[in-house]
Amino acid sequence: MSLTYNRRSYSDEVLVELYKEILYPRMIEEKMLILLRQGKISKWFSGIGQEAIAAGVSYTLEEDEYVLPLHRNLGVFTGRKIPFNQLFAQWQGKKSGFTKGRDRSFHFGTNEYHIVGMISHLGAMLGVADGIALAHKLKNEKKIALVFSGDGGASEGDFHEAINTAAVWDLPVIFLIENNGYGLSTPSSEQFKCKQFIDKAIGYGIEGFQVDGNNILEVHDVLSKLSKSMRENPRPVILECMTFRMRGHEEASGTKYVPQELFDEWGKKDPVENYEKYLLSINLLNEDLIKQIKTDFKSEIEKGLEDVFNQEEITANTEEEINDVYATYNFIETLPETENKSNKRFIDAISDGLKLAMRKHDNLILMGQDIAEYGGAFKVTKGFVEEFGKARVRNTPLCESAIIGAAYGLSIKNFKSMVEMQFADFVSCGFNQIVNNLAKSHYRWGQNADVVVRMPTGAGVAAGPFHSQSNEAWFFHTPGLKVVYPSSPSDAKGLLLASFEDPNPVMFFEHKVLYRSIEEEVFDDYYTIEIGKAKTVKEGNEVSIITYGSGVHWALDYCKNKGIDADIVDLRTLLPWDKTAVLDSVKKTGKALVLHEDTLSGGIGAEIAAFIADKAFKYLDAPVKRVGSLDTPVPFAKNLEDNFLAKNYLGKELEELLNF
Ligand SMILES: Cc1ncc(C[n+]2csc(CCOP(=O)(O)OP(=O)(O)O)c2C)c(N)n1
Repeated sequence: MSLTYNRRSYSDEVLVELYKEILYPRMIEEKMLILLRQGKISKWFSGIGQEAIAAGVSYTLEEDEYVLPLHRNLGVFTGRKIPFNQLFAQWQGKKSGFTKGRDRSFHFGTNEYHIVGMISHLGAMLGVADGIALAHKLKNEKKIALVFSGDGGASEGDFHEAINTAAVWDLPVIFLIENNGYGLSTPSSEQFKCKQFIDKAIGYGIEGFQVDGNNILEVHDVLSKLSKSMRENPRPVILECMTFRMRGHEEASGTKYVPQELFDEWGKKDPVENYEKYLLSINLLNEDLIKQIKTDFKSEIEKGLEDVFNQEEITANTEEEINDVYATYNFIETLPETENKSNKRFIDAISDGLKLAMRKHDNLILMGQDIAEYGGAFKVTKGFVEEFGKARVRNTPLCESAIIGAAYGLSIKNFKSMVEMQFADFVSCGFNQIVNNLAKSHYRWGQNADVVVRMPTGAGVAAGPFHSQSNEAWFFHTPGLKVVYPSSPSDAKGLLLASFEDPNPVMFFEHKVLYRSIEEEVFDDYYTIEIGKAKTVKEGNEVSIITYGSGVHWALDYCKNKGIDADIVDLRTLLPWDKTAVLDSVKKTGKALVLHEDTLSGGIGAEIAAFIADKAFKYLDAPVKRVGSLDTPVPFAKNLEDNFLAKNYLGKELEELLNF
């Protein structure tokens, strides 16, 4: 025996149970390696040698405490008692798996077992754990969340953002680092410079603990002490588990880059063999008992395999595939209770809508930089802290990714949330969370992301390339998101309130130039406007102008000045966009121009123009025109910016179309 076990006050029963907890995943894995060689499964990420960590986690945490494991943590899943056939069905892409064949291996979540599985992007689940822990804290549930990271994954920016946020907000998260010496093939010496990860805890102002990750009793002991204490006194900790990966990153990638001495050294510390020997030495196990336990597990594994191999291969049902992209939601329009109206600027309407949403949904949490006492960069949330308190109106550290991840975590715990980007431009720093976590979650495992990301967007304020971008096309291309982009105060309020009712992730664009430049009479009461429905803002017969945001105002002004009889369609929602409204208009006028502030190439106009050409060709009297801004970054100096903007090109293109 190379490991030393301290049995403390563990009962005989617990000691034997822990043996089963590490043995079962080992046996499953050994079987998978055989199946892989037989060509019966396609890929395997092995956790052999690391079982004590995952098994220790599942055994120690309470059943309803969320664990966010990675690709080598089979023991988390078996420890939570997920039937093997269900796991194997998931790995084999069968319909009865957790993702209906849509995602592979351990990439799934299950609320029944309180596991949120990884996406491929390492680091992406760390912020999600923050959100789950925040929900525990807000509800005073005295629960913790535990999220895994590899030593390689700890180099991702998400690692820093998530731990820093958890530290500042005192969130009960165990950040468990499995330090197994390698990334894919990259050794620790080329991955990080610090001696050990617990040293990083000092920098975050939190505690760090290191444990022999191969010793199940040490892992269990430290986890149980920590979890007990963190439930009472919520705070994050770093738990570094020292271990070693005994096989390749995945089976096909080999282990040539690992020196044999390391295998020899760590082979002696095998977590299963050592523990078995220990239990034999204290007479809690004997050869007969071991045989019995193994026979039981073997038969469970064989039964599961047979069941799944007998299940039919999945067949595609396109309707079901499309339907599962979004969480089902039946919009029911709410009309204002009274006729009371008041003059509101665009920004006032947004602020009013947000306030009414906070009053209606007491599970709605607002997060953003400087949004609390300061009221946000544009003052949308001014006065909110006084009414709703700091728990619900949260200043965040400067970290878009962790906060959007946390928003997703909140939604797993049935909260709604809003994340304010200080400027839409900064969403690039949270892009991964939006397009890979929020957008794909419902399709992958049926978990909706009830999150609204508010995005002050657009140019015309002489703010240069990084405070002026139109980036709606980035999200328009991502199945699973909704993209809303109002152009008037009334629409802004009604659409914002509808966005908070919708359980799906909504990217809500607010044009900065419109904030304080337009105003109108807006209903004072709560009301909603259906997402996905365009509005004809001016009826006409000569030409259809399909546009949104500031384009609506450019088109209205131009047509008014020149007396053009245009039908102007304000899309209001870009994803899903209102194809019927567009077709109806084009069929009426026979000419179409799509206008947007975003740069021309690859802009939303390209999609709409292609759609019109395809579906309404026979109604057209001229080719479909697109007008967008110049294909350059947004320049700073006013003359350059004016020259950049699509507004500058609208007249010429429109006249050309009218004269065609
Ligand atoms: C963001 C991101 N970049 C690259 C990869 C490809 N990749 C998959 S696993 C891996 C190494 C992971 O090493 P570590 O985090 O130490 O975990 P281990 O596999 O050792 O458990 C890499 C580079 C990825 N999955 N995600």
